[in-house]
Amino acid sequence: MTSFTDDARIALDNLTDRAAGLVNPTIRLGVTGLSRAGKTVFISSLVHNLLHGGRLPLFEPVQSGRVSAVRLEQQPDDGVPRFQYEDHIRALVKDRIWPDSTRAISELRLTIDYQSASGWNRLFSPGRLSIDIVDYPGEWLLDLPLLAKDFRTFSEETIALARTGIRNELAQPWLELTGACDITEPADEMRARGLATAFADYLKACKSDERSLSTLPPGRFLLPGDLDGSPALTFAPLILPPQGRPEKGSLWAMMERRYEAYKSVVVKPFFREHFSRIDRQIVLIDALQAINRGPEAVQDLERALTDVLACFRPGTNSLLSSLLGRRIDRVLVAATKADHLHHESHHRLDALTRRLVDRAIQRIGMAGAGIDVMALASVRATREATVKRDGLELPVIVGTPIEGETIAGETFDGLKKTAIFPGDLPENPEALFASFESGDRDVQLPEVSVVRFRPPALDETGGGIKLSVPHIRLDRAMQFLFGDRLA
Ligand SMILES: Nc1nc2c(ncn2[C@@H]2O[C@H](COP(=O)(O)OP(=O)(O)OP(=O)(O)O)[C@@H](O)[C@H]2O)c(=O)[nH]1
Ligand SMILES: [Mg+2]
Repeated sequence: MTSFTDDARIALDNLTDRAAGLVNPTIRLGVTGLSRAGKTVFISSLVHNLLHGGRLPLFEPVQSGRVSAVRLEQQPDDGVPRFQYEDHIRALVKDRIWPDSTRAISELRLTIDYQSASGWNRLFSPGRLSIDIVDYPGEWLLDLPLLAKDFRTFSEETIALARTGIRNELAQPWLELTGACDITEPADEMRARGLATAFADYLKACKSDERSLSTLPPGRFLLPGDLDGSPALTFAPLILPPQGRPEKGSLWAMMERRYEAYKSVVVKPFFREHFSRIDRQIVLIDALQAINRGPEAVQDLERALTDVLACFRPGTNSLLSSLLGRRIDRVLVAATKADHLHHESHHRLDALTRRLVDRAIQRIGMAGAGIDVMALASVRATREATVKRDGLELPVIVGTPIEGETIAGETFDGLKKTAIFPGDLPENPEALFASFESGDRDVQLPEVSVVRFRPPALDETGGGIKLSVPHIRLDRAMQFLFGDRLA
């Protein structure tokens, strides 16, 4: 999967990390999810709640009063952009707008001073733990499996999938173009660009809001960053003959070389410098969005989740796993934005997410140990209430829709509050999945509210100090992700 020198470097980096960790205990917490899943909001709220003494009853170290100080410190990696916590929190708390999309990797170090719970450890100086939070796009994770695939396999799999379901329609222009091209013709830059653009357009169409299909590799085709236009990003899968090797100088040879370049320029450095150093991981998914978009989006999310979790499975490749070891020992899959539902439905969102994860775990033959699942809201933008209608008490959620949001013909100005009936998920997720499997494309999915609310106005204490950001179960996530390291 990686070359020997890569492996040696990873081993060395890991050793250096561990040696540094002996002096100052540190864990690296990876936060990932496909774009718009809620990574930036999750990290901002987690840090804000720790810094400002948020309500965290399920986070034991804070609940039992053992945390004495929390502060932000300089991050260890000078080459990685800092997670701009202050900007994001200003947007959320002061301006009450959602932070901008981030689209690349960033890092933030949070240091916690605490009293150990065990008398024995208390004998040695007070405890200190640094948490290096690393925010990176889930699309980059989906690229990792490419390391084990040659150009032929990549082409075959990508084209086969592009011919299924709704993708077939979206992929038509690209499939026609690639079907008509002669892969033995001499390599030509314009031809390569035409194919790459058509292929990228197909991937973008899948990702668009109405479709919400989870992205497929190569991830950088959607988030090119500073590699935009480089040869490593100017390739596309090809329809290949069942056997044979490309002729030197042919279009086929060129595309194959560029695919390999993509792996060595984009995928390997990410693996080596970031992924291989993570200790704990949270994967955020927007399950409600997928449910809203229909069965294909849900199945697609399941496929993406399977690929993502496969990255965390130890033991697929002996060399790799011996280096990576048990390094990532806890993975949390969290369905975000639970504040779109009434609390009675939270456990249903839990169950549905668990079901998605269980199937993924089963498919890749991975032990479920070290994996947890929950529904949460990093920022709770709504509160619950009941309204009377026809003598019945009905649960509603109340919030301020963002400016320009239209509900039942009324366009909101970003100031007015409104109550809406939240979505309702089925008690038993099995029914939902059974209807997917029947192959029936017209199955009725539960109605879930899609209203976008503004972040909440925070309560103030007497002294005019704003309290911390309200959330749902963020404390439970913290407990799972690093509570044990503060024991
Ligand atoms: N109501 C509610 N909305 C949320 C919550 N978390 C995220 N959102 C919404 O989801 C959007 C995306 O959240 P981000 O945190 O920016 O997502 P991201 O994963 O960092 O996205 P990229 O940076 O584009 O990859 C936000 O603009 C909010 O509209 C939440 O806890 N509650
Ligand atoms: Mg972000």
